[in-house]
Amino acid sequence: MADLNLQEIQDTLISVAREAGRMILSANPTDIATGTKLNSADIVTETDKAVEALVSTRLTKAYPSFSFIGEETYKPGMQVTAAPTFIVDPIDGTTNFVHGLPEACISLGLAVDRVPAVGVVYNPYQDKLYTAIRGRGAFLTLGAAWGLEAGKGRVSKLPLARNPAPLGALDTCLVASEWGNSRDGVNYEVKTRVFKKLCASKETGGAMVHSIRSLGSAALNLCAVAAGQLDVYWEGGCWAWDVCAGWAVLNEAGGIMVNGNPGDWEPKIDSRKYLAVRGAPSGQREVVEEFWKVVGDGRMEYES
Ligand code: LIP
Repeated sequence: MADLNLQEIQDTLISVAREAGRMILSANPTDIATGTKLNSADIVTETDKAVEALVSTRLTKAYPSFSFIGEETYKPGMQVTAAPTFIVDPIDGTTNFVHGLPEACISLGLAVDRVPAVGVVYNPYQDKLYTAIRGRGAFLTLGAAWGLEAGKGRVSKLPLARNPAPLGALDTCLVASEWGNSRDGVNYEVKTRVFKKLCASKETGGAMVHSIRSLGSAALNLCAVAAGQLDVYWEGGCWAWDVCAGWAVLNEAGGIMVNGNPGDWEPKIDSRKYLAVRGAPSGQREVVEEFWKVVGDGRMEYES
């Protein structure tokens, strides 16, 4: 990785993300062609495809030797190799986009040796730009939507808290997860069982978490964990393009990513089963082990 100019790559990704953000904002979800993939909850729009075409064109022109994996051009069997690979989701939060809920983003990641190295996550509705380069920190840039002078965004290092609090037990945590689009079979059973146990009272054997939130976007969930606004994010079934960029931001904000199934502290980027924990001076391992006990023996299984 030493011979890669990661700063230049990040600058390129930011430029592409902002251009794509303008495309997303200019689309009127009620006027665009919308289809489905796996089922009625797995939505894709012409804007998803148009944004990915823009991203692919810009990035393959700028970095022709890099590999590219995008949600809308992915073919089963495509593997993340050790080569520098752009792993991108043109609109992460498509369901929110279709419904006009302003919680969606473009997620542009670069993986090197199958590890997130650069992450750019941009929510154009809120003009929130999350960025990270491996070894150089993670940042949130707020733009004009926050009443800031155009072109003079406010940059904050992540996590936002100057001195993040230690992580306590799960009953002190705000947890993010998603229903995803697989709504039957063993994976749905595991998810609904875990959701119930996370929220149930201690007296009934539950973890009594503060609550569960679903932003509708893996990338935005990961960035909220990186910011320290969520403590934990757990999901099975999302893909490498959903998590690559947010994972880079999480790592650089002191967070950790382990497998959503118990026992694996170093999941592969295309594991499709993830558990993210915010940066903290202590308590990360304990929260992971407590969460894995909640998951128990039921295992989520997704083909990558
Ligand atoms: C979404 C993910 C989310 C998952 C949804 C969907 P999309 O990505 O970010 O974590 O629960 O099913 O896959 O489809 O909006 O790019």
